[in-house]
Amino acid sequence: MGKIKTVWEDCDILVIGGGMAGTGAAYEARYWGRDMKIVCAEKANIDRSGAVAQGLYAINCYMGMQWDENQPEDHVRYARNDLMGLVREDLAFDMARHVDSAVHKFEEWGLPIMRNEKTGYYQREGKWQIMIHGESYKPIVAEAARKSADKIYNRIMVTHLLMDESKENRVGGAVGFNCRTGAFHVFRAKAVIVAAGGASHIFKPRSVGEGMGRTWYAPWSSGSAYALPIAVGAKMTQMENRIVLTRFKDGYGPVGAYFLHLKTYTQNTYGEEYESKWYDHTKAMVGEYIDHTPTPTCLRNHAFIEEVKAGRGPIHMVTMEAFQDPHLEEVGWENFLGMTIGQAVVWASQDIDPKYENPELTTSEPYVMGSHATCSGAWVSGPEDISPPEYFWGYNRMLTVDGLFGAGDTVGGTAHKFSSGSFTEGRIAAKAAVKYVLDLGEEKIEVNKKQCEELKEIIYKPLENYTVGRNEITAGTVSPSYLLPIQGLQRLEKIMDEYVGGISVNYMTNGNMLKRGIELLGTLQEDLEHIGAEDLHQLMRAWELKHRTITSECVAQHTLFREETRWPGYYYRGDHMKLDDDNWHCLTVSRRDPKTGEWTMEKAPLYHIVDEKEDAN
Ligand code: SFD
Ligand code: AMP
Repeated sequence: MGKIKTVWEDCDILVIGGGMAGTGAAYEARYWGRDMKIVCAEKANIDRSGAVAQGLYAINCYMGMQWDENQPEDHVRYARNDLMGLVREDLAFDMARHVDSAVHKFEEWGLPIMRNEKTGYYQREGKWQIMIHGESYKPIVAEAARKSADKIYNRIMVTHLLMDESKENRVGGAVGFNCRTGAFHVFRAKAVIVAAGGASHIFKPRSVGEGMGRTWYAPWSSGSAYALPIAVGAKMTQMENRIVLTRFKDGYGPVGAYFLHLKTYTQNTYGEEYESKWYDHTKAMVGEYIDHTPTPTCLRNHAFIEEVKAGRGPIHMVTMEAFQDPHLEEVGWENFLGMTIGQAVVWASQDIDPKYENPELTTSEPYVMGSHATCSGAWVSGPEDISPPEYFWGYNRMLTVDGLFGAGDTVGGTAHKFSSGSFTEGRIAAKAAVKYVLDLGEEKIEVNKKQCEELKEIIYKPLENYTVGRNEITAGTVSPSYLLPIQGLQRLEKIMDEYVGGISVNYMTNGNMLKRGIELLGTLQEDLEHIGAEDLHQLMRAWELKHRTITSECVAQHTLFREETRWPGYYYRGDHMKLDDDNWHCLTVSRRDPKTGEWTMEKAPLYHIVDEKEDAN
């Protein structure tokens, strides 16, 4: 341990993760906190990190208020409808009222946004989505963050939050290690903004073996956004609301541009439309929610899953009609070349030309995130002008730990933020964090060396486990005394898949399965004390796995708590197969006791702040 160098950094605001939300936070923190010291710690390199690393072809959240296209209230109605009634409307409204200005910044900074030739407005893909030439989306927002922060630390995997020793339940910074040099990094900060993205590889993916790195959400999204706050006792919400995505088979190519812009549609293996066939069946489960427009994402999945279970798969996307138009054909391919190159490569390698053949779709394994058609994440305070008392405790986007803020996938309750809304939420959180630091005044945060030294021991232990245990075996990777990160990951994915509603059980679970899953996650946690890392890269993998595991526990606890099937098509509680508005028209909130590891669950009230009146499609 003595050989490992320690790098100390004291700052006012620490941003963990320089993805969409983190870059937004760094940018805005500088605007309000001109003289403050603002630091960002990023696991990869912010120029190409996070879910937008490959680029995007659309910005999925833009109101278009300048042209009176949509208003923030419309977006709240849309997100609420899509999430079967359950969103934090205060947070949703707050994001929606600010998102357009973030998009205008992107354009100013050089992001090419397509224009409609007739109107001059941004080219719409759908009601909420606008089309971009977005291969360089991430470097563009990263540049704004680089110019704003005092320092960006790339290649730092943040593993733990630090707590203030002078005041209960107040954050004091974070620690981690440099994945290249191995140095131990201590960031003491007055405020911390967690913007570390969502979680893939929680559930066993459809692509395994040689295809394992292919997932829809970024494979490096490792649940740190949840694990870091959970470990210090912050409350989480809607963690049961994992998302399943309809995607092109094997490459996980997104379908939005195809459905909305190319107007392609789906059919079963007999060339039949199938969604309407499942209407009565779905109505019996969820009641009038099936009559809403647009059909909620989970219910569209539900019809797909049922049709495949009935033996009429595979489901195809009918591309052969649209692709006869050379312009639409170009859009279809460019959409993937600019966002999910793997899908274009899969088609090429499997001799699929969507002009002459309708490609297969599939439903993905579940992901945990807070920015797509799903809203898992931290339980945060809302804005003071609109949040009811239960949703407001002083600073916008502050978690239930003082000085700890969140944005993007980190924050629960605000679905349909996507890239632009996540960046916007980063800005909102940073503005509040600056206010928090100003309000602290001369008050000092106390983080002593002992706390840091103890964490240092814990962080590097997997390297030691490996070095010691390696001598017990002469060849191979199976050791009696340590578990490798890949072995632990596959064990985690299997538990979550089989017991918590993954692909191999058609997203089905029940109370007893969840209880068993939670037991198995408990023994996995114990075994992770013996994880072995052969180098710094594997040390990062070890910590990613630990973060994924604690996130998974939270998902399982929430799924057990909510005794209904709220989102058929995302997951099913076989022992409670119906949506139950009488008992569950509420948000779920969890807290893990940092000392005992015990979870407590509660229901939080759901406030409808925006009225119902207009059609929200
Ligand atoms: O078509 C640590 N997304 C889409 N958004 C859109 O607006 N349009 C689209 O077209 C979108 N589509 C899409 C999208 C994502 C992906 C992967 C595909 C397609 C293939 C969603 C957005 O990308 C998403 O909403 C935002 O990126 C979320 O922002 P944020 O900031 O919450 O997460 P991030 O960008 O992944 O950044 C997280 C950062 O944290 C780092 N990190 N750093 C230090 N220590 C740790 N322990 C860390 N753990 C993580 C990460 O490296 C990263 O930089 S479509 O499908 O809908
Ligand atoms: P996706 O490509 O599936 O991630 O979706 C991109 C955007 O299009 C998101 O805002 C989705 O909610 C929306 N979307 C995708 N498919 C449909 C559909 N069939 N009907 C309405 N909206 C859709």
